[in-house]
Amino acid sequence: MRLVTRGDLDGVTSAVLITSMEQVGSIELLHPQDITDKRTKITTDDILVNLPYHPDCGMWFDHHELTDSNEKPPAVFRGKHAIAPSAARVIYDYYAAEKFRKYESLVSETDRFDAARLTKDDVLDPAGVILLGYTIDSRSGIGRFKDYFSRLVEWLKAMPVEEVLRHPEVAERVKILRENNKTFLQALSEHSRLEGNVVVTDFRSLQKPPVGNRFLIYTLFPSATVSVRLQWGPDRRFVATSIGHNIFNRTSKANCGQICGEYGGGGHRGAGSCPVPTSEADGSLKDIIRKLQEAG
Ligand SMILES: [Mn+2]
Repeated sequence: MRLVTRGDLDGVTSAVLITSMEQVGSIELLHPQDITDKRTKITTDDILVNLPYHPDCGMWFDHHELTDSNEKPPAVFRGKHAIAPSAARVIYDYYAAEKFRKYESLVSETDRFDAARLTKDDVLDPAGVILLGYTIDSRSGIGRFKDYFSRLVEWLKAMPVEEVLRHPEVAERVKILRENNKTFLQALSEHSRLEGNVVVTDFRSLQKPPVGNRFLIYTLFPSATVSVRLQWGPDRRFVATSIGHNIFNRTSKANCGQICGEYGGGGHRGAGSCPVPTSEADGSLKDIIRKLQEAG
């Protein structure tokens, strides 16, 4: 069968588990929007993981809330859907296999990473599975994903995570991550301001916005409950706006995904993003910040 999943740590750990239980011939990495837009052909030969339900798939595992923009699964299907910290956890529970024992900590760390249940150390000085997770995070801006993804799956099945981290390809990514985060932290402190409970980072004055750990902002502004980051989209046609809850101070009542949905974007309660058209940016950004302030 073909395993179809997202190119992130949850996808990797899910693939480690699934390939231990099913005959998987190939892996395909997709974005959830590819399923929503029916851009990719899915067949009964496909095991869909960590992605919205597709009626043509052979098996389906997911841990996200069902949304109106995607097809609802029938009452009976092969696989499992549950609200859980990670898709890997849903798979772990579904098979309840004895041979999953050795992946117990891989799965529980994947839970923490995917649900952003992280400590300050996990952000400032990550180690183990959490560190590995950042090396396969598309937001880290490292790229070259597909082959790296498949290699991680093989390595995690063959050796402990500490040994995986020592592999030259992984170590190189870790080095880039650390350099990026240093530059990113500096840029964050130069381009962020606090507006009540909202920390606003405006990278629009930068030619090329820096990439780095999206949680670093909360180590700089611990009193903020929500963050907003602004940077130019392609050709400055829109302002790419991302908002998220402070993972160390989860008191905001704002539904980030819903707010972003009002501006043509989406997400979930804790984080979302939207492309605000440049001509409307001033008004829309003010509205977004006001909504976030009202939500505390
Ligand atoms: Mn996930």
